[in-house]
Amino acid sequence: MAVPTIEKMEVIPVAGYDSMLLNLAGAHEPFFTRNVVVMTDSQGYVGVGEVPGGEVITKRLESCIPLVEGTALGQYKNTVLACKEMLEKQVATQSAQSGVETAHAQIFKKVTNVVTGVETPLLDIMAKHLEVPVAALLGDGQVRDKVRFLAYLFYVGDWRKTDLPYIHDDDDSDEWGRIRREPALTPEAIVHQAEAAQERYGFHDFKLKGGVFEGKEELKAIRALKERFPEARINIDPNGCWSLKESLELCRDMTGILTYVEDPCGAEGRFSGREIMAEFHRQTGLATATNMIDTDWREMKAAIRLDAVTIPLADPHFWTMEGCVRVAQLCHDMDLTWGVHSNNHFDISLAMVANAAAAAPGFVNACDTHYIWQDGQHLGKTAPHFEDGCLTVPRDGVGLGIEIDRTKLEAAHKLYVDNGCGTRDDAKGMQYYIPGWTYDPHRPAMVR
Ligand code: GKR
Ligand code: MG
Repeated sequence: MAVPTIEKMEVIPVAGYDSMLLNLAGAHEPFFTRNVVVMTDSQGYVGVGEVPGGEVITKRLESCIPLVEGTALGQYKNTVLACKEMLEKQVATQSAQSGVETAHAQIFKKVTNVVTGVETPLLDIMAKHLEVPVAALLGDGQVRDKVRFLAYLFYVGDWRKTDLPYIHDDDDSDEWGRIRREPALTPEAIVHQAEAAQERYGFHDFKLKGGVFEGKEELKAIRALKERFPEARINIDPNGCWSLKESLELCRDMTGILTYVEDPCGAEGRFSGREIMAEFHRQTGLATATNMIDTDWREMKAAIRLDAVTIPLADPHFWTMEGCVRVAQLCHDMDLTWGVHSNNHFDISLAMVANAAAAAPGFVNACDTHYIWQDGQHLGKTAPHFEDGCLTVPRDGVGLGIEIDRTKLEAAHKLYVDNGCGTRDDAKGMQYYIPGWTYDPHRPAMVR
């Protein structure tokens, strides 16, 4: 039989509905966006991948098509390498942008997001030919089949105060379905979210997205969560907006309540984010997680030297699938523990994370996922199923475990086109709450 070659690579920008989730950068818009890549080989095998949305990534992915189509499947690593080299040259010639950028804007610029968009469908097709899960092709192979996820809790704004087309009343099947589009601005509302999410998905771990209210207010919600779920592992992530002084004041007596803290503080004056986080870690003894200051190998080297980060959140979208498992292996050998960062996503990204985590050796922190806010909008033929807070990657499964539903994919693309979607802009929704609101990396969104 002839060696399979990649005949077609399609890049499809898509959108899905979101709640008015609040964070340091403002309020999520009614639609989140992603780029889906579909590859088809000469034997009719189909592979998929999903990466962050926005036109820059769409265009970069499209520029990879000539380097992918016509290549032999067995050469997939060389294909990925060729795309990476071409993209790095492309980026080097683009002029640097100025101005204050949100953390996610910086992350979305990474070339690795695009490389992952090429790598993942190739791995998916390869795994389908070999009749193994993608996890079996990563690192030293599959090490677990149950992958633990956390309940990612958010303060939610009141969509009624806007004239934006936020989705609502879309799921009456249980309490989580009923409350996830509704305002949640108090510790009680956050605990209620946690209860409803646990009821539906079985989570044992909780993360609260901070950077919305004053730190001491947000820690009231954390204490309330711990009181309600004494056994739970709990984390807060204000995206680096507290000063070191404030972080120390807030977190010094949080041992036993917070299991780890994600990006409490960042660069200050003459000191880098890694130096400041190292001070925080030394002075509090608390484990530190990040998706902001340890996002590539060079940053990782500096973070390890300083002992700034104990939990690198190695999102496959900005580390690649292979790369994030390599981070997990390093964590395992170097007394760190691995975790995964997320952004709004469909089920393809969820399967990518589950497969990477299934190949991550040693202790793994519950993976972040925004999927609970998107649940019901899957692009595969079947919906992902959480049990006891976990997804299963069956050892006898094939590929990512996603069979793409072309009708759903087309509808998600239409949603993107019809609503003129593009790159994420959290400032817009926020301006309904606070006229003229602009992003400030050092001030929580609601504090102006
Ligand atoms: O979805 O608002 C959000 C998050 O703030 C996201 O943009 C972050 O990248 O979840 C992420 C994080 O852990 O910082
Ligand atoms: Mg984070």
